[in-house]
Amino acid sequence: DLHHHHCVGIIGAPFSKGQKALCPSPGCVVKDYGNLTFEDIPNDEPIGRLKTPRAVGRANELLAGAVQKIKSDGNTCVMLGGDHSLAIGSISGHAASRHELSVLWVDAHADINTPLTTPTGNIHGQPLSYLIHELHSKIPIIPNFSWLKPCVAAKDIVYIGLRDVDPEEHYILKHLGIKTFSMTEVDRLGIAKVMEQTCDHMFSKVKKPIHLSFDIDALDPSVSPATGTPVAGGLTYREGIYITENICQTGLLSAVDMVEVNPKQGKTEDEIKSTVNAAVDLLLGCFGRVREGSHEPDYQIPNP
Ligand code: B3U
Ligand code: MN
Ligand code: MN
Repeated sequence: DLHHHHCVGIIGAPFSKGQKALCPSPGCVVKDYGNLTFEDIPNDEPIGRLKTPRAVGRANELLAGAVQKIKSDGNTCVMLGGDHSLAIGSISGHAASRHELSVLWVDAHADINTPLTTPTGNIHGQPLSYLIHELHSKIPIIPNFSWLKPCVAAKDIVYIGLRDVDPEEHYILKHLGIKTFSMTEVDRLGIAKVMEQTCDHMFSKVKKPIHLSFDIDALDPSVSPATGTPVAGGLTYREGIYITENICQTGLLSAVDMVEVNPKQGKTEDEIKSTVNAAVDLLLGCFGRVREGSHEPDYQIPNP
């Protein structure tokens, strides 16, 4: 059944300074909020290891405002990135309009380095550390980030698809007791059990709105090669679609990020097509497309 009662607001965030168009058309109303424009910030020198911190801070401040507006208009929000540093603004803006959120982070990477643990300085490997209450004291003051307040509890985060986690990140995940389904658990349990346990964890007390942050590199590079940091051994197309169908069925999906889709990283036209198709199909799964097919409730077989 398609979610006719939901309106979807789409915001494009073509921003890629935190790392080294598509449109769903299911049975819901889609409002295009356009693309954000990010001004260039000159003299954005690194701070410690952090690369282009001022540009990332400013871009996320803008995005947070846009997402908050889409949510206050009563829509489910779709943010099309751009790199995963944009989850800072997307989740902040979402949290500003809701009391508490559950975050489902589907990614090959944990993206939970702090500015002091990052091995690369890329902020797309760090967004969760800025957002989690429990890590607040570990985040230094960074220019253009003063608007940001942590807004997610460690217990409200679930990861699926991990297979490239830095040692410091692994410590943080264990230390905070964050629920993770790495590719090992996907292999052991199968995706159906992973989703059952994901929902059990997210709904253990109250049913909070869900923020799905989907990094396309969670999928195997054979499916979605056009991304900045592909990692072998990822989710199949079917496992990815199963995740989105399942989250749609909860009725609690409130915002989606689709990030790290980067046509410039495709080596051929086919690589780009495959990656973008996967992203579109994942979004359609989020908004009610089911593989068994569907029909209008008042459909009648035509009489000859
Ligand atoms: N953990 C590494 C690598 C990385 C994270 N996210 C992506 N790559 N895409 C880092 O840079 O923090
Ligand atoms: Mn990511
Ligand atoms: Mn990733």
